[in-house]
Amino acid sequence: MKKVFAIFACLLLAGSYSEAAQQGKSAAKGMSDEELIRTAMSAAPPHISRDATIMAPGTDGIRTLKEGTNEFTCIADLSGQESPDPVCADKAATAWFTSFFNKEEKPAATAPGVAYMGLGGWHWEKDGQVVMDPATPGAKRVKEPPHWMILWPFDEKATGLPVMPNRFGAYVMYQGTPYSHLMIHQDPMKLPTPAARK
Ligand SMILES: [Cu+2]
Repeated sequence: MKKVFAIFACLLLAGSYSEAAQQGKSAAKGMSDEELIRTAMSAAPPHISRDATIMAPGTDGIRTLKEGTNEFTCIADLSGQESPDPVCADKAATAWFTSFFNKEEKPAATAPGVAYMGLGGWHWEKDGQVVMDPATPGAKRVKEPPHWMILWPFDEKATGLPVMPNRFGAYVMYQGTPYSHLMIHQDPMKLPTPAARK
């Protein structure tokens, strides 16, 4: 049963990026490499994004635009919408997103990852639930505010956390799937630099 569910989740994921991009509304699709790099870097404050590896999704997985020198990778766009939703991810989170873009049935990450989305992002809802596939009939698009994430399969029952955005400011997204993770509605641009931390 677990296996069947994992395959189902995988099929859902397969629809996500390529479909949005094929509909022609992807802002990232028409961007030059330079614009993609600038967009990717806007997901996190400069002390994180400045020396990060830069990647961009295509219809066929994900490609590298610039090699970085720190632990972070910034990806220019996640959802393929008219305004891009870039992310800056640490090592474990990059493994998670790589699995996501390569449509693997579950993330390859072996430790919790941290990722920043300073421009916010998008999700899709149907019948009071966040759904993974934007092409789900009847699903409606909802804007996410600037946030950061802990990418690890958190569970509603085990943690007591909600599974929908709410006033508390945190929730488990994609509850019940291998891609479940913790969403935290705090603006990454307010992150203090290491020098300012006391
Ligand atoms: Cu999320």
